[in-house]
Amino acid sequence: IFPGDAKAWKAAIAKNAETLKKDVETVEAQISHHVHTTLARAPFNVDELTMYQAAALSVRDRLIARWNETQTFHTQQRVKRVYYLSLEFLMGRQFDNAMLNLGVKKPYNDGLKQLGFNLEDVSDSERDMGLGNGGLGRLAACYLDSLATLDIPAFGYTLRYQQGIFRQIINSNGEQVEVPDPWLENTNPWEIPRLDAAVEIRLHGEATRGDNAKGAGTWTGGLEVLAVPYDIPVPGFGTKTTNNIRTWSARGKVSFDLAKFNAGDYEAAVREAEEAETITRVLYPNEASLRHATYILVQVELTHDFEQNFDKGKALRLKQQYLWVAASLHDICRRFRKLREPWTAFPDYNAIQLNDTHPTLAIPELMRILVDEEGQPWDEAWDIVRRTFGYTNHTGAALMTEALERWAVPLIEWLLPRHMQIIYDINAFFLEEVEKKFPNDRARLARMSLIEEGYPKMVRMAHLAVIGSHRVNGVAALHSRLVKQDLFPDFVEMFGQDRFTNVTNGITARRWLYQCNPQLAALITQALGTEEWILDLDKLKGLEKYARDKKFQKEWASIKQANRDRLCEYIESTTDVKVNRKALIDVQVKRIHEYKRQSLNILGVIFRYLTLKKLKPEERKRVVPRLSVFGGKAAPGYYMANINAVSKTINADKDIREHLSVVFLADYSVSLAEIIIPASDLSEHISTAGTEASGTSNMKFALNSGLLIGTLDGANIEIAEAIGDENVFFFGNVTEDVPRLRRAHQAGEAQYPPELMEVVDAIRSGMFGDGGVFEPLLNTIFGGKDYYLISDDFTSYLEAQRMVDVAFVDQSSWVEKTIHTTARMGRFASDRAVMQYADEIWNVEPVKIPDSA
Ligand code: KOT
Repeated sequence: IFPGDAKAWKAAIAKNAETLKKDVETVEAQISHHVHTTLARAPFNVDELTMYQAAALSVRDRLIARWNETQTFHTQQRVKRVYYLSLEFLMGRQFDNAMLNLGVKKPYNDGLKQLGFNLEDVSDSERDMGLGNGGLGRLAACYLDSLATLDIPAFGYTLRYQQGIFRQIINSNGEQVEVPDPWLENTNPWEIPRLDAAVEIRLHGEATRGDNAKGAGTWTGGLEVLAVPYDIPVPGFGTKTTNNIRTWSARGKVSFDLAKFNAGDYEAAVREAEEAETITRVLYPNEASLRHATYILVQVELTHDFEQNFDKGKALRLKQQYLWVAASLHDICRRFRKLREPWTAFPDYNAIQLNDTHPTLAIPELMRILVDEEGQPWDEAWDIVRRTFGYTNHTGAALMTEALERWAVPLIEWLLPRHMQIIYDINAFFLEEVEKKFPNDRARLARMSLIEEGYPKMVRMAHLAVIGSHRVNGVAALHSRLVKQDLFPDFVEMFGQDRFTNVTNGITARRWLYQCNPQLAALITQALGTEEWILDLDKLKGLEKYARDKKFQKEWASIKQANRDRLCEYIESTTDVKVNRKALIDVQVKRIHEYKRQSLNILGVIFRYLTLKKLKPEERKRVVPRLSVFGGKAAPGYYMANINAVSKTINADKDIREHLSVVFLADYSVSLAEIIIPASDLSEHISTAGTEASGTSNMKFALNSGLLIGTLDGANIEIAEAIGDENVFFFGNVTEDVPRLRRAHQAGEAQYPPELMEVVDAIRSGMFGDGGVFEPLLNTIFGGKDYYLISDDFTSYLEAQRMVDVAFVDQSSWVEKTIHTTARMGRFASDRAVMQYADEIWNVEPVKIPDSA
């Protein structure tokens, strides 16, 4: 297998393996190697950023060695792989995580110290890999960590956006300003460019159908662009398995068109290349922003068009989805062809998971490959497709069918003419089946069709994802029930209950406890006498027996205080707010969205302020002091609950300062979450019942010994089941009551509670500056509808907050609750979730990479 002299190869490999040893001297040597050669610097000319890059590159060397062994072994063993298709991977930073998973943090810490640098400062040079918006993207990152840790052969596939989620700045008016995030500016040491493995992707062009109804068609002409892969190794914790995230970057196929250049038309020569590169220039900051084309930094040039007047932002998003899906499937099929198995065996080697509907074009694309390129009969191809795909739905927001992804038929016809034909054919054969099962039910056919009638006609991507997959899952028990009941009831009738299932989300304790809360992790390890909990989170149960142990409580509480102090220092160094270090830290950090009800929280803060104002100074001293922390990005152009106006007044009030302060932390990110979450005493998960699919930060806060205040929504319900109702502050109406309450508002029969009216009067009096800035918010509540039921839940929210105050006064019992909370969170490990996917959806087995590999 070696070219040339096998002995020389083996000796070279053995010698090189010495560079991977984990002792401090080797680590120092490798860092200095990268300083001197890769980065071409002399030691006197080295700053923290350089040191970070050199250290990261040396960690990358270790990752690549394992990555190579893993990929080679998987290929040799012809294993079944999982492909997780997600338009977002919100990875955050890699350096600390990689060192911990590889078990080399100590020698890097010591090595850097000897070389004159502090590991934490060096680590701070790393930029977050912000290739995601929020929950959906972070979930993908947690799942990749678990897949590697569990030794499950897996690839993540996504796009390599040059600009990730925007950086958020808060201006002097308290408004969000979006700034681009050039995260690749200092180069990215975690990726391996594979410039030689680019894939050609066709757009536009002409399509023909086959001679018979299910025959092979063709697709020619149009524009070809390149998708270039960049690989990011994903190490498992305490195992050799190192999986891969393959990110695709769009390039022009001919970056330099000689004919046009010679004609003097330089601009035309580069235009096509630029159009192609635009495809992966920026991450969409969410679905809503598609309606605000303003965010698109670089407008697409729509060549190949004939009087096209689609929204350019929408066209670009569809191009993103297709380039990503087509390049990924090309890759998967190339790997499969090498096995020389019949195509009917494809699902035995490949499980492809669709993270929401964004990658649904993979279904017609695989049909096209099988039928048009590989000559497979249509019915066999459809069977292969269905056995390959699984679809995860993440749509919360009251599960409105309007929230589901749809694409205009003319847009698909223009960009992907052959796919549109295939979708029509899939639909025709599907509706035949529906007709067979439910004869003469035209309304049902219209409801279930992949095509929604109208001007223009629209393709319902969720319907395509459901019929093209063997399993559809929701992400929390309540949500999965609503997916069946409200979203796809016709499909449940058609395919049966078993096609629809639940996999409650999970989080990786490697990042969300071991890495972000090292002191608590150390105390847990000490108490349990082992680190096994890191791989088997149910082992946290062993903490239960210390819940009432005074000495343990004291250590537990002092770690929380240290984490609080750290957050307070962060707040004081980044804002002009002075905070009371003894205050209960009450946190709401997540995307800013109406359904998540940051507004309920801020109206509650105002009520607390008014209550404090009415008290005498000595009475105030008896009230639990609070620090309210907010953070999160809003969709560009989206109205933001006016948290900053409220905080300005309250923080400036000398009488109140010690008892209540309010801060909005700008630019919430994975890295900021790693500081905020360990410091929280209480966190808010207060969406209108039935609107939050799951939530995952609720799990992170609870794991880090923070208590939750929340509604009976998403995973809150299961968390309370696990940790005990007595440890969660629940309030608000339940999902079943939401439609009735909404009708009452529409009929003008709703009652507004006096506490809410008191708050509104204060706002309108100008207490928080120009009351006008609150009018949009007040209008959503009083302008008739109160769609998210702020007024209906307000009183019980205040009551739950009073219970929090009462509970916090008895510190010993509070700490006991927080110990129980952490101890009972095992079930929310992403390891559990991923094993469930592996067993119930993917049918894949762990594959241990042998030491001798
Ligand atoms: C985005 C676009 C279309 C449909 C759904 C989404 C979506 C859903 N983006 N993020 N989510 C969140 O996903 C998380 C992981 O499952 C959930 O915990 C959270 O409740 C969703 O809002």
